Amino acid sequence: MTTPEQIWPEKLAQTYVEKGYWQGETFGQMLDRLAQAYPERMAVIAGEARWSYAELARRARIAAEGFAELGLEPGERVLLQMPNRAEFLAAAFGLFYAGLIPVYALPAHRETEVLHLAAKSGARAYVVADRHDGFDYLPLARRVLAEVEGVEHVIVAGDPGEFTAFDALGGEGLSAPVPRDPQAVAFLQISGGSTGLPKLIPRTHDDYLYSVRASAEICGLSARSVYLCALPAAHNFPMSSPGYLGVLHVGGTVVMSPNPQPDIAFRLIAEHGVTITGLVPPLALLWMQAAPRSKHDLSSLEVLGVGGAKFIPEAAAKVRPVLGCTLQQVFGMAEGLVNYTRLDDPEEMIINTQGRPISPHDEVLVLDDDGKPVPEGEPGNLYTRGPYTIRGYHAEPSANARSFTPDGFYRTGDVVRRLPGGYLEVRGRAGDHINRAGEKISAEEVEDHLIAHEGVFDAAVVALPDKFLGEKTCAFVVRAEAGDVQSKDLKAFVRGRGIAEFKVPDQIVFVPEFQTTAVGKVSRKALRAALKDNYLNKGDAA
Ligand code: AMP
Ligand code: DBH
Repeated sequence: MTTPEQIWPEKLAQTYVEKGYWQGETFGQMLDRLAQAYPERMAVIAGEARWSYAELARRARIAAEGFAELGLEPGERVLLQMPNRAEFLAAAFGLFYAGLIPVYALPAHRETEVLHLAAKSGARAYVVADRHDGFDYLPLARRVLAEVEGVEHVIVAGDPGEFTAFDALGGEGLSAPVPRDPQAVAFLQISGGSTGLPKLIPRTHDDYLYSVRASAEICGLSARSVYLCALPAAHNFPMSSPGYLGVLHVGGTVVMSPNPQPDIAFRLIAEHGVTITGLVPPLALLWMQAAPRSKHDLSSLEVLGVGGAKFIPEAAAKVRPVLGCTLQQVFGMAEGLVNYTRLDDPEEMIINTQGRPISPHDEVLVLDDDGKPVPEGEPGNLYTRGPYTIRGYHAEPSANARSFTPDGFYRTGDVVRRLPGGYLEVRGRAGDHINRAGEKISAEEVEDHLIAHEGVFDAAVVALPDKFLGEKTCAFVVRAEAGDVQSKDLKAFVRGRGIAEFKVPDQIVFVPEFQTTAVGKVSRKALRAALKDNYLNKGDAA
């Protein structure tokens, strides 16, 4: 199993160190520093849990010792799938402290994704919660243990069944973090990806913590900041843009919300004086609908970050009048580059753009399809490299050849316009993936699941515009000869294949055949585009 690595050319790495972007601190050292600087301050509020920084560190050290006692060795990978509860932070920091490499699965992932992530990362253990959102993770854990070679341990927060209880890990706790090279990989983040299953994104201590520090500053965080973690904590946005790491970095407080629904989130905002949070656009819309009728006092909220998908200007303009806080648009990617509108930008910029990069050393190119720069203000393909943008995915040689240029630029797949001052406006995507409320779905992956049904001859999945979700998935399906498979059967079938619920097609349209050109087969890309155009132009009702 190849060890995950992430390597920048030596000269650039040197520049990033000299400029002070890479400061040589590991996550384990960061936790120690925080616990020494702010021992008594409240770090985490989650359900009944109230953990000071000293307490968070104590719990993480105990978990770290437990991991070591199980025989897990520094540099090994551990799949972490945990909803927003206090143990998420104890487990993640425990892994860092032990020199282990967390692999962040989303709570919505099911066996298809989880088995893939465990195998692909070469995980040796699976740390998971017992239940969340009505789903029991123990049967999934049994499959991971039985089917993924290399996985030897399952550790469960909550009722552990036959497995090791997270709360039973460790003794006194490790006394110091296991030393790691700060330029080595700290964790594997997950990409929504445009082809196939999620890819693994190796992020180093140095590169990631730079983005965390810089984000904390751009988002105006201080020790009095209270961050509501409303999106799943494993996602890159609530992790570091500025996320719970940004807030911990400055000694503020993280409030974990089990889900982002207004009834729960608003109560937490009022109760704990939340000052900042981050949401995807559909949730921001939902909050704006619910806020005027809410009995909860939301006046502590100062900044609402919105990102993950395009926030349209009409909705963006309502944030301040309805929620009484400053909107910050966040256009980021787990691969690296993050753009923010600045808090003191003119309202017009905040409403109409997705911000500008974090770093003066973020290199941004906007190129036409032939690879030539487009004039400022014209749409083009976004390419980037810089001090916190990866140079390659883990163990994906062919995807890497497609997704990175020979000189190390990441092809984001996004179509943007660059405006004066380096601000970007996201116009859309070049690739075939669906951005459903910030969840990225690969058309190809869903097609593969549909085609596995015996009643399906062929399938093509496209994004359709949706007022609420931004985009929804529509599958065009050609039935197998003499078959009579129905929409609900196919949805149940796909769901039964054990994939995240958000990937189940929202809509299925049966068509007699897929048009092919005179030459024979068309590319899937062209086919998807033609089906979508045809469908939208006919104005078919949903
Ligand atoms: P991932 O690579 O899976 O982390 O997803 C990152 C992608 O999400 C970006 O490349 C964009 O396509 C999309 N995205 C993130 N934030 C925004 C935003 N504020 N506006 C439009 N698209 C966004
Ligand atoms: O969608 C994303 O991946 C995303 C959005 C906002 C992200 O990774 C981020 C901010 O850091």
